[in-house]
Amino acid sequence: YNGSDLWLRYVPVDDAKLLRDYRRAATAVVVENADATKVHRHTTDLAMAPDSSEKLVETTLGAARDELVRGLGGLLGQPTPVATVDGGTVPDGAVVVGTPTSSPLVGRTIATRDLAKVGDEGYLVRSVSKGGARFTVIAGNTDLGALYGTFAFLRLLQTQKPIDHLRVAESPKIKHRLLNNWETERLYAGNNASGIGGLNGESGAIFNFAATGASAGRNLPVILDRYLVMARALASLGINGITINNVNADNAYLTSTRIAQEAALADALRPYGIRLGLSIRYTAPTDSRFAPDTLTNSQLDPYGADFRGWWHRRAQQIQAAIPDFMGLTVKANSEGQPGPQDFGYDHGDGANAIAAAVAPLGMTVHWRTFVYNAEVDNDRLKRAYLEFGPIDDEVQPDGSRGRFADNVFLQTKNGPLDFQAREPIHPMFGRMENTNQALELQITQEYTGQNWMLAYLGPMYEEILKTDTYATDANGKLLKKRLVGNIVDGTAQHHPDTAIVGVANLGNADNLTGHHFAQANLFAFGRQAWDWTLDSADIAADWTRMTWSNDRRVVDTIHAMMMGSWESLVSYQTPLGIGHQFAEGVHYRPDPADWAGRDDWSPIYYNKADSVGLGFDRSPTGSNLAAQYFPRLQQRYGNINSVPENLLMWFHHVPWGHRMDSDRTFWDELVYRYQMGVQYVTWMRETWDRLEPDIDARRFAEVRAKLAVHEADAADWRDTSVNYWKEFSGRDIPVDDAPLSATIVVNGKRFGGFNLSDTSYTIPVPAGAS
Ligand code: BDP
Repeated sequence: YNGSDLWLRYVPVDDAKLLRDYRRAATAVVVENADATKVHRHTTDLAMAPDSSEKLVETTLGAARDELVRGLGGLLGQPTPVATVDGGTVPDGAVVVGTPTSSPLVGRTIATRDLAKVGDEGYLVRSVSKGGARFTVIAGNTDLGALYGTFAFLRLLQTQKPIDHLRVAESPKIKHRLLNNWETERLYAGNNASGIGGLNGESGAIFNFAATGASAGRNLPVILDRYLVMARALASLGINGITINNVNADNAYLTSTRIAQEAALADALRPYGIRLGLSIRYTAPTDSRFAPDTLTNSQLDPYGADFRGWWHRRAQQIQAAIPDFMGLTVKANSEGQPGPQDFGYDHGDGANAIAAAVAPLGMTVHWRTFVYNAEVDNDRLKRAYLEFGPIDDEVQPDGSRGRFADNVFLQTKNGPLDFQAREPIHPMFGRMENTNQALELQITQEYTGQNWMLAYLGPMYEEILKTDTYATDANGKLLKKRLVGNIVDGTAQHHPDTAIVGVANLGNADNLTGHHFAQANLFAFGRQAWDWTLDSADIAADWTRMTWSNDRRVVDTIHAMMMGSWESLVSYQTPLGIGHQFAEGVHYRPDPADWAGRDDWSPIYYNKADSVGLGFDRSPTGSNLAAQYFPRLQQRYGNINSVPENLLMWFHHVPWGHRMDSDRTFWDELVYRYQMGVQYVTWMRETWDRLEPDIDARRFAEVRAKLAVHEADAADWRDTSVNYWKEFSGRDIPVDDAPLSATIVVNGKRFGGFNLSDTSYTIPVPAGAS
């Protein structure tokens, strides 16, 4: 088995008693009027791949029906028939799916007021007894809600939960749950992934616009099975939109040929409730590929009719082909991308211009805040807030505050630097109260081990979402709801429109994500985007059961490996708050001694190693990034004695002899962390080996091979880093006689329980050193 079903693996339930119960409780599938409401299809015939085993569906309820037939058929090890309710008799054990509109039966069994509470995308799953029959009803207010409920129901069976007394009510906390698929950049999931840091480019991309099938005179992308597997998998999580191209956008995605292809893709994804978006380049109107409709530089004035008219026309053209197109994502004045500042305007002017052009079409603009113009401040981490904060604060002619338009989302990475394995939260969370803000998280493991390292990021997302911003109101009073999750879901500052974005890891690898365990990060992101209050440990358990096995020993073992894996990565890569120690460009290997041609890309700028200590002083004695946070965090982070140790070097230049909570010196603790991180990987490798009898051969071997590389590369991080720091500290490597701690604490809970027998650690002297 190659992993290509992701977590939608419907293997027979191996517990005999449970299987009997399930077979009794799920005997038939009833989806009334499943084919009635066809979703809009722009293209008349989509070009399916010739050897396709997936099937295109035309309705959302049809997708629900097919999923139940497939899922129950697999899980129960017997075909589950599709039944009708002619004459009103519901078969005993029926699984009924629909909305009060699509299904009279749902209308009769579910009270409207109960359903009203779950909103547009929510669902109810209920066990019902009526007229001598017991059956299950999966109900939504919309077809999509009913589809989401269907996947939730199947998840119960996949994770071997009881299904006979169900009373589930669910609705998403965040409205737009999106992926950005950078597609060709930072993609570690291509079939041709050869070496470390494999940036697969076009050949690894999941959406292959080069593979076209001629149909009705148009070039359509061949709809490949993996698009539909992806669509089902995303719908199973409730992800409702995907921006398909890289933020360093290629204008090709806006050309007529490509729009026709995108429309075909949108058609295939639409039944699953997945809408399409595009990343664009601010200066696209000047691209000669749009001739004769091109502008000159002087027509790019964001307040001028030319610029707005161009974007309006382009958006109209897209909408004609993709009626539910979401909108545009913009990376402007960032890492060489053009933007309004090149023409004398600011981010507010630029964002609002495009927003105004697309607003009449009901589209949004996601304007990214990943900017770090060196002229703004010496500390890269302070720059974004310095640029965006004043625009959010600006008093408008009507007396209101904030200049960004209502259909603009400022899309902000979780931390102020760039997707490092652990960062403090971005100071903008809570500070942009007059603007819609979207949280951007990275799923693709650019800085977290790419497709070589096993790192489960659920705990990282959880740590971010549950961090207290200590945000206050205008009078300085602490808000009641003020975790990052509350800011993002709009409850903290009463934002009705809300969004979360995951930079995705989908490529054309057989398992779609490169590393089998990278699938877990997409799964966790999706579950947390739906409900950010979920526990990442529970999510890991569900994923393990759905993806690998329900065998208790396998579940416990894989779960333990996953739960400590992120903290271990932080420990051997960037412990105690040191950031960005990567070799230039590739972002996989360490190179702490590097100056990468400009300060804010350089390990030495971030580590500030010297004979006194290590770390970047961002306290009041340094750059004072701390002051960008709300007062409580400002005090906590600004003081070396109160900053959480895992963020220490983000805010302080820490003296080598500084006393840590463990009573070790900072130097000893630092070395200890590197070593602990590596030893955890050793433990994972050994532990995985013991699972060989319980795991299918191909996946077992692939993970095993990756863990061997992982272990060697983790050791390289430790040795390269400690060796280099030693030149500055002048201290010896501590040899600790006591066994290293066997426990890793994740979000306040203890995980791991691995035995570290070998506590000695000798740093190899690098080749060529005297
Ligand atoms: C950095 C990536 C780069 C992206 C950039 C971004 O290295 O490939 O283009 O983020 O978010 O992490 O714009």
